[in-house]
Amino acid sequence: MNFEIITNVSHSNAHGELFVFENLKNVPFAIKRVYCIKNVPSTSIRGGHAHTQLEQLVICLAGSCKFLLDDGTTKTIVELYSPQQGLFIGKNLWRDMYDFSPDCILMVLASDFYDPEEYIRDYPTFLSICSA
Ligand code: T46
Repeated sequence: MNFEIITNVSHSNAHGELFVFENLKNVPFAIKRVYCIKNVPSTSIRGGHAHTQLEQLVICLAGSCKFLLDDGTTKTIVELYSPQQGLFIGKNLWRDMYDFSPDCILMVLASDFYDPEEYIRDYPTFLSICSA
């Protein structure tokens, strides 16, 4: 499945924690956009889509949440709970995000600018793309 947990981003010591994400180094694409998600009600489910071209790296700066990733054949649940790791989500992966803790803050690094036309929000269409 086209996802990866990026680790070894932490440079922490007695004076605090520092996390590094660098273009084309531990981030496997050139970053064009950064956005954040917070204040998500615990009962909310976000996502519900896939991207044909966009690649993203999700970092959970505070709190926790879960990602259900689906490549049309296999489903995997990834829990994010620390900025010590990033979740790389490649192309053609359906994602649902849920179980947000009240303090959850996600930072997302994206490989391209926002384009609502590039989203696949219809699950049967997603499955037909996967099987093509
Ligand atoms: C993804 C997951 C992890 C913008 O205007 N610009 C942006 O760059 C983004 C990301 C969103 N928006 C607007 C579009 C909607 O009116 O913000 C609103 C909420 O977006 P959306 O419902 O797509 O949010 P999520 O949390 O379901 O999905 C987001 C990203 O859109 C998506 O690419 O993979 O986070």
